[in-house]
Amino acid sequence: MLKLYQMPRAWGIPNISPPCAKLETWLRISEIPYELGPFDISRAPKGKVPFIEDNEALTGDATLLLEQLKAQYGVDPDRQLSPAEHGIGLAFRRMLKEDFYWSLVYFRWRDAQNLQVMRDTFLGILPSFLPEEVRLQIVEGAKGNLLNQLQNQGMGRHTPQEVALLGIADLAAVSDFLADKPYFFGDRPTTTDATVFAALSNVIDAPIASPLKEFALSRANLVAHTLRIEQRYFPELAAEKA
Ligand SMILES: N[C@@H](CCC(=O)N[C@@H](CS)C(=O)NCC(=O)O)C(=O)O
Repeated sequence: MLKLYQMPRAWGIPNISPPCAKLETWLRISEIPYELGPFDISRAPKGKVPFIEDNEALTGDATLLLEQLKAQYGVDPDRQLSPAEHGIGLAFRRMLKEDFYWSLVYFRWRDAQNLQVMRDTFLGILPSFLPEEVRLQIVEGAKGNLLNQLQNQGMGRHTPQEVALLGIADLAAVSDFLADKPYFFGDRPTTTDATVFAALSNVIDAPIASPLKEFALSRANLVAHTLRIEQRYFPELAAEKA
């Protein structure tokens, strides 16, 4: 069976890493059976999670993996979409992955209070056989790495107000397009719903205070979409909160 390697669960959401949450949600929407492997980034073929092991082959990158899995398993939750809907979905997914993701990283790692939440979270998910001092060193390494990436990507050069402006514009676009539909393109969830859920669960249900969270909570359709996907595809997490 396909083995999925990702960050361990935390915060009562599928994953604190949006790419990991996206891939696992997509696997569940596509009804592809899988089992979870241990958190071991040292085996990641691209040095990042998520990655999968299938017949002893390791493959990384959530976005590329979806294409591979579609061909391999003959599944495609986007099959019913028109070419125009395909284009719109792709544009929203890229927006969330390449732009919005960095606003999430910004508020997690650049705000002193949220930074403490991230430290505590990582201390909790890193293997407990490692001494706390070593786990703390790993967290500091991750923080340094992410702050460098933020600076190089460009989001890290903005003020918190500017990042909020950009991130909220992304969320408003998702909310306006979703409108009162249950899923992004109607009655059936697609790849874009997996990506939207991965981003929104990391805003709405994360213990990270930010203007992004305030805005997302103010849009009832974003809150309802997150809950809808969680209840349908991650009932075990929904049950924990009940
Ligand atoms: N394009 C990749 C991005 C994956 C990614 O950025 N993963 C992060 C966690 S959110 C990671 O593993 N970071 C480790 C590192 O950069 O060293 C995908 O879609 O899978």
